[in-house]
Amino acid sequence: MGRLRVSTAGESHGPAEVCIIEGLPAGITVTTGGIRRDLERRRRGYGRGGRMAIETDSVRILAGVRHALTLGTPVALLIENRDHVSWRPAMQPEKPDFHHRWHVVTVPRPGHADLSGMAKYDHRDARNVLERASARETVTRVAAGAIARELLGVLGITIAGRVVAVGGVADCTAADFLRPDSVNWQAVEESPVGCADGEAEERMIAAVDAARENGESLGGVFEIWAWGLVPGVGGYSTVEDRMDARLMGALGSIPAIKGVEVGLGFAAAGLPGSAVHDAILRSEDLAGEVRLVRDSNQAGGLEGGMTNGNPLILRAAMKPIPTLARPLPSVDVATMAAVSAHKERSDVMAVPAARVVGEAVVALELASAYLEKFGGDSLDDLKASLTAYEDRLEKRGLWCRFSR
Ligand code: EPS
Repeated sequence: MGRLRVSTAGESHGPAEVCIIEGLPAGITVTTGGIRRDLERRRRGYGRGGRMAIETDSVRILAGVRHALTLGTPVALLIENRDHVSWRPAMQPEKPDFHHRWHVVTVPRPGHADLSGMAKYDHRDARNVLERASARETVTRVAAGAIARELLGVLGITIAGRVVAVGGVADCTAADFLRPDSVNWQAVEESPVGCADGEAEERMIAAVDAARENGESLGGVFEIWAWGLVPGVGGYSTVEDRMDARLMGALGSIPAIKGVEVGLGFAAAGLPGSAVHDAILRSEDLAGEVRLVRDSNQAGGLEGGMTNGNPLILRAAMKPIPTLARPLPSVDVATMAAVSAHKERSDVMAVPAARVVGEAVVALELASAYLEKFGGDSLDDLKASLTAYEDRLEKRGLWCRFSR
């Protein structure tokens, strides 16, 4: 991450999750109500476990905001873990009294960080690993992402995510990558699985019910769109400039993500070049003004490490949740006896929540790249610099505001 730096801390059943966001300009509207919308969307979703009924995910703004506007100084956010009260003394930061007892986790769960984390830090209790490795951490990134989304909104950029597959059941509706309105985003928001295809939604829900019944878990695929972007954000000069790498890395940093695609993605590898690349076409309006257009967006809005002005289309594959009600074989590392893996309460499927996290990390990465390119310590400075750039692109016929 470049100009925006986000640091998070917190154990899943510890007192709270916290984050500090550095690099935001002054003048962005920030309210707890605005952040709450995305936190609520992350908390919901068919397939979540009992934990989400305990947490309210209320955010406290601790620093960097005055009278609902950022000050240009670091912003600090805190989200309490309400479940912490049930986890004292096992998770209290203070030394527990000698008579307190809790279960020490010595049987690592396959697919989780448990085993490698125990090896790395020489921990004897996998709880020292799994509490931080938990996807609970994503609550803070969604809160930070809500601020980045607000900033991008002022610049005319919209970010939306949808679930396109759960447990092998795929959304079969066609979407035009050049036209964000080809997706029914309202249906996505109203769907318990975040999917616009009603028929697929029913089968996804049935698949989650069957998985829960069988002590199983499911994964899936979500897609993130961002539109209203100008061309030329990111770069091709250095590894750090390349937006493909930055966005793939951002999505890959979400727990359980095992694959990321841009635009046509893996399908492009099996097609000839002429069927993959988006031709650059000439368009002349009635006044004789010539500008460049595309009639496809298989590149998913990125060419040569930069945005090209078309909608950004990213897809991420989430593996099934590794905590299983019917656990896989493992080994008790205290005794080296073969046993079944440790069981914890967990979600059965969390792809709808992961898509909200996906929106947040993409928003943070895009906001950072815009701030790097257009600079500014205040939102007005940033807007003025972006407007001058847009004017220049339009004058040369390379891009048009209307094409957003
Ligand atoms: C998680 C296990 C579950 C999830 C949790 C991630 O929590 P618990 O062990 O308390 O039941 O609900 O997700 C969240 C708490 C959250 O806020 O998303 C895991 O092991 O990663």
